[in-house]
Amino acid sequence: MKFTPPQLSVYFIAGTQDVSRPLREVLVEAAIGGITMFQLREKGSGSIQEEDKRLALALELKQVCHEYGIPFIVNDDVELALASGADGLHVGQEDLQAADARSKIGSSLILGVSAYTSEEAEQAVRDGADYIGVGPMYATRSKEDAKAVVGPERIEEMRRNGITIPITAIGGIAAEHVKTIISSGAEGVSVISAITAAESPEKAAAAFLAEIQKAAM
Ligand code: TZP
Ligand code: MG
Repeated sequence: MKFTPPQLSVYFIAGTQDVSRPLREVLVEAAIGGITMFQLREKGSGSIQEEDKRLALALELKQVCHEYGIPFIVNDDVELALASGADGLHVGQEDLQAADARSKIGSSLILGVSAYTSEEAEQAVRDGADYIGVGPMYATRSKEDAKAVVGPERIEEMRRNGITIPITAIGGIAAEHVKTIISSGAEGVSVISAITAAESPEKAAAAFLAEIQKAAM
């Protein structure tokens, strides 16, 4: 699946460690609600480590994504991304180098890179990223090693510095933040807990999509 910036509108990220019921169920509901991209981030305490189980999970979730026309992205694990036939890979600064990631996945897969500063954003562009993830926007409990909060101001700063690559904002984002985040120059929002912890992932996803559509008007 080819990358287009509107796919960043409502980017749902999750792994089995983020949910208390089958991830597939939560993903289906979020997809019905209107998420536009999904990333399997099987990471941290409680996550699945066995390669065969990670592959089975990835294949199951990719199928759901494709039923709903959503790109399926794998966090960090280039072997898993390739083995599962994912649409893309997302790497952080601590993971494999973005340029290596690009050469391993080839030119047709989507590459996302986390960038904390304008310098990292510029490097990500040189390394062949299709989009960057910028955050944490707000306080988050979903990432064990999250950096200090940067706020939407960091996105404004990147745009002022001439960074034009599509941006997804991440970290502690709720639907009421969408307007501010889009105004700062991001294409969309990435969320874990706002969807995984919601009583209705479908309604939560729909609320994000509605806010994105309002912000675009
Ligand atoms: N990277 C920066 S913050 C974060 C990641 C993966 C976690 C986002 O999760 P939440 O629950 O939406 O704050
Ligand atoms: Mg990572």
